[in-house]
Amino acid sequence: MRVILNPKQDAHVPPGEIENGEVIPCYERPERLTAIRTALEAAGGHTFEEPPVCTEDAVASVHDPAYIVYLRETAAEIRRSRGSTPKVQWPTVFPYGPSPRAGGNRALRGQFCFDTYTPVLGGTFAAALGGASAALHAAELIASGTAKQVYVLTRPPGHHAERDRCGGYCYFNHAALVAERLAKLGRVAVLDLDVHHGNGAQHIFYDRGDVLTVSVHGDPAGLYPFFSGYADETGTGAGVGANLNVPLPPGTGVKEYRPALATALDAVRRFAPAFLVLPFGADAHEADPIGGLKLPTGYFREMGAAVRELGLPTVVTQEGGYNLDALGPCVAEVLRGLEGV
Ligand code: Q9C
Ligand code: ZN
Repeated sequence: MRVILNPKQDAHVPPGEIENGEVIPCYERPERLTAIRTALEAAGGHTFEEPPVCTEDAVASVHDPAYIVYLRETAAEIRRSRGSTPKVQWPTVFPYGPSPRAGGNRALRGQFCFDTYTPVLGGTFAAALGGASAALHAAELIASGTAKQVYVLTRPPGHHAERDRCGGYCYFNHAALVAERLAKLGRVAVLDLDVHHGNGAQHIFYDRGDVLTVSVHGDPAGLYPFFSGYADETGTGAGVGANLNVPLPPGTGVKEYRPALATALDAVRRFAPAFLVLPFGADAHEADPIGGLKLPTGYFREMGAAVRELGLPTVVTQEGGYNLDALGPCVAEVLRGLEGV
């Protein structure tokens, strides 16, 4: 598989995440990518390359320009500051009232973020732009017909990022960037197999009939991102029928995951897309510390093989997966299944 790397991934290293008012160690950290790369090198058959840096205009194809400027300027201010500005900026107050007005940095922190897991640091913008660059390079390789399958190996992840908000460790939505680029050439399906609902792409494309969004995930009644991912969210306007959520109860194993994936794949087939985007997380693994599902490592090859049956040009984007022992093997297995080797 052709693997596109984010050359700036380690510029973003949060010191912790805030869970129920406490700072706890970050689940989303640079060692995740090391673990994946090590597993892929051991498996063999993969090539690794870095992308050219993309422009902010390219990122603005799916993100609000004001949000992009906020991330860039906040990171720059943090790097410039000598003690006056906190090195890690967390939101504390979120927009409220009928017409919220953001009068300064403290308001913007809440305006452009929806949780307490996703701080801005001095290196956050560079890392996010590196991920967007990798995603857009992957999209170009598919658009030009140069490659049929490309894997974007990046962190921080992307699939929770909305048009103008970071959240869920995500800043720029790699899957949405790829989908928007490929939608210029034909219909696109986004099939999200991270254990958490792919809210970002769902919302970005919710009123679009040319981009199908499908997500198989743990039931949001009990799992992040809590506010979306229910089965009755089916799209709006021209997008009616072009969104499918398949929520699964905690503890779901292969026996129930398999038919859920088959339902998702059927929806993709019926849509008859020209391209597939696959936001993939290894956090549905049984040993994941935050996922709650029960898939064994060996199932991930079958998962990839089932997706391969679609026969579509595909970009895989790396999303979650937080057990550092399971993560690399799961990615290696899913890519092996996708390649049919
Ligand atoms: N106690 C992705 O997998 N909640 N994001 C963590 C830990 C945030 C997951 C709670 C989960 C975000 C890309
Ligand atoms: Zn996840």
